[in-house]
Amino acid sequence: MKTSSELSGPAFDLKGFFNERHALIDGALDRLLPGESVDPVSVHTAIRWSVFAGGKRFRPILLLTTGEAFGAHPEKLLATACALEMIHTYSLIHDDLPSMDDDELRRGRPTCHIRFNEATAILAGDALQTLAFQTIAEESSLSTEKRVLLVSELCRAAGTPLGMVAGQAHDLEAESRAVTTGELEQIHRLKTAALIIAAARCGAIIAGATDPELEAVSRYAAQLGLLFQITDDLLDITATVEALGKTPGKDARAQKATYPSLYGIEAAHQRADLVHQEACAVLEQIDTPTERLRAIADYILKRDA
Ligand code: GRG
Repeated sequence: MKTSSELSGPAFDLKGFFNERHALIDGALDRLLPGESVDPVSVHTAIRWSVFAGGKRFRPILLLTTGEAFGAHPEKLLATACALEMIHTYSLIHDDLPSMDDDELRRGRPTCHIRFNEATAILAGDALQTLAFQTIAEESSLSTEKRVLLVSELCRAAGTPLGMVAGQAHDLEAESRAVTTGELEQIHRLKTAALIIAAARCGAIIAGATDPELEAVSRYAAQLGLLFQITDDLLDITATVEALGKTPGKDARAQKATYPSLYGIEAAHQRADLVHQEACAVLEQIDTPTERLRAIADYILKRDA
């Protein structure tokens, strides 16, 4: 049952909650990642350069929020949340490489290959990915069975044929030709939404959610992932380099298919509103306090970075 404060209580302070969880995640990442003085110094310095460059920590915060909604203590969720951020950061480092998106700015700083060099950036990404799975495999507060489930979940979401690597491959291949709205949605389902769905599911799995609950969480997070991508496309047009911490306008310059380029800006906003409503409608079907998950959907709809 939803609590009475869920139904009628004061508005939830999402910013305060985000800041608190952000600090918790950064503290844990600092403990989990090798120090800069550990050999090979170049790789560990590059890892920390990219991880602590000031990302929003959206995926690990979503994992914590979903897990807590189903009754798990943050301490039990933290290692997996950090693993997810490691995978996300590896994907950003590799996405920025000259052979992929060829970007010079990320999270308000020179990208990893610009600050160090290409080989170091590739190795930093590779190492972040293996550190992520090592972190989960060695998390002693979780049962062996749960650790295996979580590793499987993240491998599917980050890999191929139904995860982020597949989405990135489809995206690169689509750069040289016209893309339908259906294809665009499929690319983003894999490239962006898969990891966001995994974040919510991993939190729910750690908390011991039932299969129907997991299914509802997946539907909510699938809409959230789509919403995240639509707002990302819109921000590429409307936001400043200072707000984004990366170069805006790249999609248009690369003549990339995006929600605004295929639907138009106004229709992309309408699509975002609809997807947001669908995410919130799923939450109504979940019989546990979901106020914070709703606040996250509101934040993604209105975000300016
Ligand atoms: C290299 C296998 C591989 C995949 C790359 C992450 C990615 C896939 C591409 C980045 C391109 C992009 C803009 C994707 C859209 C959604 C996205 C991942 C945005 C960046 O995530 P944020 O906004 O970044 O959460 P911060 O820095 O806040 O963590």
